[in-house]
Amino acid sequence: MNVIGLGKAGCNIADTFAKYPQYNIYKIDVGLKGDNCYSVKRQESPEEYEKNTPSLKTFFKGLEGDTLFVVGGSGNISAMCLSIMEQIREKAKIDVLYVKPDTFMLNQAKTQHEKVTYNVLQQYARSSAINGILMVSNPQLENILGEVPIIGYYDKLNELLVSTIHMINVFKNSEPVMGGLTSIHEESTKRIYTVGIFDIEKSEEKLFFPLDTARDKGYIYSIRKEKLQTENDLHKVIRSQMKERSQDEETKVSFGIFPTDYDADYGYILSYSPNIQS
Ligand SMILES: Nc1nc2c(ncn2[C@@H]2O[C@H](COP(=O)(O)OP(=O)(O)OP(=O)(O)O)[C@@H](O)[C@H]2O)c(=O)[nH]1
Ligand SMILES: [Mg+2]
Repeated sequence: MNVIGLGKAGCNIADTFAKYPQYNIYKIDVGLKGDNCYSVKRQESPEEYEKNTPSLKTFFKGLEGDTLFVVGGSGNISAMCLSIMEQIREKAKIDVLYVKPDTFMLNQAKTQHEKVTYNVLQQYARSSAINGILMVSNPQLENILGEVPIIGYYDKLNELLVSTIHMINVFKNSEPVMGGLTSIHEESTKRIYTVGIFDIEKSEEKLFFPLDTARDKGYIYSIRKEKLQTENDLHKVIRSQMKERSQDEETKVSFGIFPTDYDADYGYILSYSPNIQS
């Protein structure tokens, strides 16, 4: 899978993906140096960035297939995202990873710019101009982590975000011992989505974005092999957790149980909505 980072947030998150061998990383920002980096000239405003989007034909020469395009909504440089995606649309299947900043911390111009980006990218997903938009909110990530010190703040957020997305990608490509994640294999109209972690013991969901009107939810149970072999009431527990979540007729629920060699059990969630989020 390709990961393209645009701007500071995008590039930091792309760097966090670089720890895993499964991803080809591309970074675009002002003042970058190094392999697979494209340095853009600094501009004064989102409008200027948009107008001055470079041709990235050579930069993206080898790129094809599944691509995660990571962008922080309030950054001025994010205004380049549509014209960049336009240049790779034919050869890449693009999902945007949209990082919604803490809007309380933004000035008026940035708030306004973020709002536009947030809406336009969701409309792109809805109209299938891109494959989908994975929404995450920084304040939400912070809540899940509990207290986070200022130094290393984004590193902590990025670590939680990227390790979760990575594990979900791994399970999407593995066979469950029971169940199946119908939601992620189907072509659907539910292109606005988020991910999260699921505390199996407490049956507690921690989504990375407060998604309105979830219509399709997939639960990944990553369980120690040994436990799958020996624990007798696990099936009952999972069944009752899934039953509880299937009460709402409008929401389709699926789950997969996956054996792992880790020393603890983990749960992950995918949640899809057909609607543009306000
Ligand atoms: N999750 C996460 N969020 C970040 C990170 N870095 C910045 N952000 C957030 O992303 C938003 C966009 O800021 P930047 O990424 O610095 O902006 P930019 O994309 O470089 O755009 P410019 O305004 O042109 O510099 C900010 O409001 C931050 O809240 C990061 O590493 N991780
Ligand atoms: Mg920047």
